[in-house]
Amino acid sequence: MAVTGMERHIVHMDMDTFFVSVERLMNSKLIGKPVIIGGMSDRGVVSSCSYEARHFGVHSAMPMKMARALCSEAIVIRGDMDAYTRHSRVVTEIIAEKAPVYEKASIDEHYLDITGMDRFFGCMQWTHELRQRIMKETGLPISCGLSVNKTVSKIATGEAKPNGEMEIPDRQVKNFLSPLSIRKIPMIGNQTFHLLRSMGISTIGTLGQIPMEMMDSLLGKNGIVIWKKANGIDPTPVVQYSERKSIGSERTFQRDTMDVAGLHDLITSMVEKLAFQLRKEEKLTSCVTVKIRYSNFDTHTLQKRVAYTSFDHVLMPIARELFDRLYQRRMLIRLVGVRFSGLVRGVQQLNLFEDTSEMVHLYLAVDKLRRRYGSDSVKRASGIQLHDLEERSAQSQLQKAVPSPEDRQQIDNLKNRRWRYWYR
Ligand code: DCP
Ligand code: MG
Repeated sequence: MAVTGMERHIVHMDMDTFFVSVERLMNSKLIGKPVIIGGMSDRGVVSSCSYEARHFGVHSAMPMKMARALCSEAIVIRGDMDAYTRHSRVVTEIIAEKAPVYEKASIDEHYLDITGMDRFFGCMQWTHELRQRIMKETGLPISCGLSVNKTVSKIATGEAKPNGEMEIPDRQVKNFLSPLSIRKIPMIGNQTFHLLRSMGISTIGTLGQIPMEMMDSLLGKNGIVIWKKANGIDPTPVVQYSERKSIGSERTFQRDTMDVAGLHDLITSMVEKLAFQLRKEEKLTSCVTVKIRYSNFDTHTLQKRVAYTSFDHVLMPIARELFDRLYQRRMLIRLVGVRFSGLVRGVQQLNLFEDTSEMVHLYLAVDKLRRRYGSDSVKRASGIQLHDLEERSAQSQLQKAVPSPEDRQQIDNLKNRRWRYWYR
C-alpha cells in the first residue's frame, strides 16, 4: 500500500481486442481480417472488434445491425465465453505470480501497484518484462501504461494501443493529458461529454483549467472527481483482487425442512435477486457456491467455476445442480445459501451470445421494473414460495408505487411468457 506523499507507480494492463484475439488464437484464418464478436440478433451489440473492422467505423457496444451495414465483409462470430474466461484466468495467474498488489478490474484488465519496485529494478523494465511474459505464455497481445495513478495509467494504455507500452512519469503527466480529448477520461460518458462539449470544452487541458467550483455546480461530486482527474489527480488505491470477494444470500428456516421442491424455488429466487444485484452494479461472477446446513448443524458447501456471467438463466441451473449434488442425506435442512464470487466489472452484453431478441428484451424489461418498484417486485413464478405469496398479498395493501399504464402493459406481457413472472 502506498504511503501518503510518496510517488506511486501504477501499471494498467489491458488485452488488445480481447475476444477477437482469443478467437484468432483458436483459428489463425481470422488474422488480418475484419472480425466482429457479439450477439447475432437484431438487438445484439458488438462486444469486440478487430482493428480491421474499426477502420470501417465499427466499435464496441454498437448495434450489430449497424456494424454489419458499415462493414459487410466482416466475419461475425457469436463468441465463446468459456474460452474467454479461461484465457482471462491464465493472464490473472501470471500477474498474480509476479505483482505485489494487483486488482482485476474487468475480464481483460488489471491494475498493479508496483511502488517500491524501483529500488530493485526500473519500474518500466519490470513492466516490460511482465508484458512480454504474458504475450509469450498466452499468445495474446496486451498493452500497458505506467504512471503515478490509475487514471493516468489507464489513459496511457489507451494511447499505447495496439500492442504497445507507455510510461508517463510524474513531471510529464500534465503535458501528456492536456491535448487529449475529454472522452479519454474513463468517467466521462456520453451525457457528460455532450454537456462539456456544449460549453466548448473539448480537451483535458481546457477542462483542468476551469474553476473547480464550476464543475461542482455543474455535475456535483462527480464534477470534482472529473476535474481532479483532468489535473492528473487520482488517489484511488489498487485494491487487491480476491477470488473470494463475493455477494451472497442465506436463509435459516424457522422450521427445518426436507421439501426439495420448495428449496429449489428458494434457491431460484436467491439466484435471481443476486444476479439482479450483479447487473445493477455492472459486475460479472465467475464462481457459484451453494451451502446447506443440516438440522444437526453439519454444514456442507460445493462450488463451481463458471464462465463470466450475470444472467439468472445461466446461474440458476448451476446453483440447483450444486444443491442436488450436495443434498445427499435425506435429513432435515436448517439453512441454505447461495454465493457468487470471483467478481469483476462487466456489462451484461458480455454473454449475450446465445441471445434471442426475446431474451435481451426480457432482461431489460424485468430489470427496469425492478429498479422502479424494488428488487422484489418482479420474480420468476417458479421462484415464488407460498409464504412469499402471503407476504405479497399483505404488502400489496400497503404498496405505494402504482405502475404507470405502460409498465402495467409490460407486467401483463411478462406474466404470459414461457418463463412466467409474478408482480407483487
Ligand atoms: N466487452 C463487451 N462489451 C463492451 C465492451 C467490452 O462485451 N461494451 C468485452 C469484449 C472485449 C472485452 O470485454 O473484448 C474487453 O473490453 P475492452 O474494452 O478492453 O475491449 P477490447 O479488448 O475488445 O479492445 P481494446 O483493444 O480496445 O482493449
Ligand atoms: Mg481490451
